[in-house]
Amino acid sequence: MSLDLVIRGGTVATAEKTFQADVGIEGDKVAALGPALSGKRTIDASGKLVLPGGVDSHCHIEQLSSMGVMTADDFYSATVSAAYGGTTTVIPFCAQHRNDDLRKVLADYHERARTKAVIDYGFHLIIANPDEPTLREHLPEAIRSGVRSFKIFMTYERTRLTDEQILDVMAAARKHGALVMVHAENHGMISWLAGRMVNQGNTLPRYHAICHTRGSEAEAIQRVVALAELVDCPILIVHVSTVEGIEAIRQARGRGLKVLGETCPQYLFLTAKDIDIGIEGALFCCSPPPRDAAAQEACWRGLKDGTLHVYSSDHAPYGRDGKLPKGEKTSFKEMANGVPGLELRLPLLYTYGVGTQRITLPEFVNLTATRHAQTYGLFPRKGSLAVGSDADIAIWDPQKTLVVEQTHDGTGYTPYKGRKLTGWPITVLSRGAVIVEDGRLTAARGRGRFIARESSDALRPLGRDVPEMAQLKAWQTPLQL
Ligand code: DUC
Ligand code: ZN
Ligand code: ZN
Repeated sequence: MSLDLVIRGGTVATAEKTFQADVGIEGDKVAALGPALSGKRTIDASGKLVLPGGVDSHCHIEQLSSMGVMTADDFYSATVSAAYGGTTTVIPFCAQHRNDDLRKVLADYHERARTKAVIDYGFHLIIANPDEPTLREHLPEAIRSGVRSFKIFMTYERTRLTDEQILDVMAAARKHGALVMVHAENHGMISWLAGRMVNQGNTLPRYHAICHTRGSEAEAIQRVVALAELVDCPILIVHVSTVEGIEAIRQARGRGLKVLGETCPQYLFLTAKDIDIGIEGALFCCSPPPRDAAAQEACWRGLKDGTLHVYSSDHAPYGRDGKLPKGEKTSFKEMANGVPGLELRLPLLYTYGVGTQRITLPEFVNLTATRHAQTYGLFPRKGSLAVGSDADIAIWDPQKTLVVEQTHDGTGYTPYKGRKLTGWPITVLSRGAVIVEDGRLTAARGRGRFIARESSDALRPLGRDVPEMAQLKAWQTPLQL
């Protein structure tokens, strides 16, 4: 077999195992795994790890926030930053706001990505306007086009849905085969507390962390689980941050429900103390906020035992303009929410997870790549290092140590500045092409492709009725979703 490229002498890791093998690439696919392969070109990977490129299934790119602030990253800067961090596929959010026509925002988002992305991408939707045309026509159309997941919000004045609207969206997802991702926080608790805090002149970022209480996350998760159970709709709770929230998911899973969870670097590596540094704490603010050491520990445990299914960045990049629009006078209610994390998601987990033996290398691959691809209908094309998969590969130097200075995204800062991280991707390939080599970007702007996603096991309903639905069926008057 004449291979175009051989990655020789490395240690390959998949979600199942670690083994010595050369990786042979033909065109844009992995064509062989085995000893002593030869090809037209060779990359020497001796002493290095050869891993599937990361799949980041939660990142905000070139997206307007509900407050009208544009992210500091467009598709070029975000995907360049991702590539430097060993991620080769992203699934950002195409956001519908209250008055938007979903078809228009989706067409516009395609156009933005097409000319800039340097790695492959899929889309999720954000649904903030589940009106008749959206639910009946535009959403099914989007799903058929390969956009098989959408996020809904239980908080934020301009994006939150009522329980009835959530049920409408879940029913549509179930009917047409899409996964519902949920931002689960109780809106009333947060806004009631925030209103009082601001009235009392307590406007510093640290009050943001107070207002987004642990209980607000736990209550919203329990409620949305009950809603999902009513219509038998699988859900994924994004950015889970609390001991109580993780416990709520564990209990739902214990009852056999399809409730998946996600956590992010900010809940493993930051705490509310990082926000409590005066006005600059805005740069560490996200929703939900980082908590404390006990919550960090619970997140690690959740990742280890599978209660938390995926580890994503929730890269929500805003520079100082978005974070501090009125400078020192900014109240925590005006700050754009979110922290950057696309580039450091993997190096952080490698250092603090694999490096400390909290997780194994296959678990690392699973949490950063394989599970994302499986859950969101990209597997085995993405998130896998196997014959027939896209040759999206990151070659890691497990010994390389760097102190974090600045990443390649557009925010101008990183919450992880000064961290000493050991284990970095040094060469990154996307569909067989080297896109980062020895710290240099070699990818052409716009080379990334949209990936229409397939249905996946995560989307399949359980086929299990709550007693009331069973009764309706017994009466031969089943609920039409
Ligand atoms: N939710 C996210 O998922 N990202 C940033 C802000 C938010 O509220
Ligand atoms: Zn969210
Ligand atoms: Zn997010």
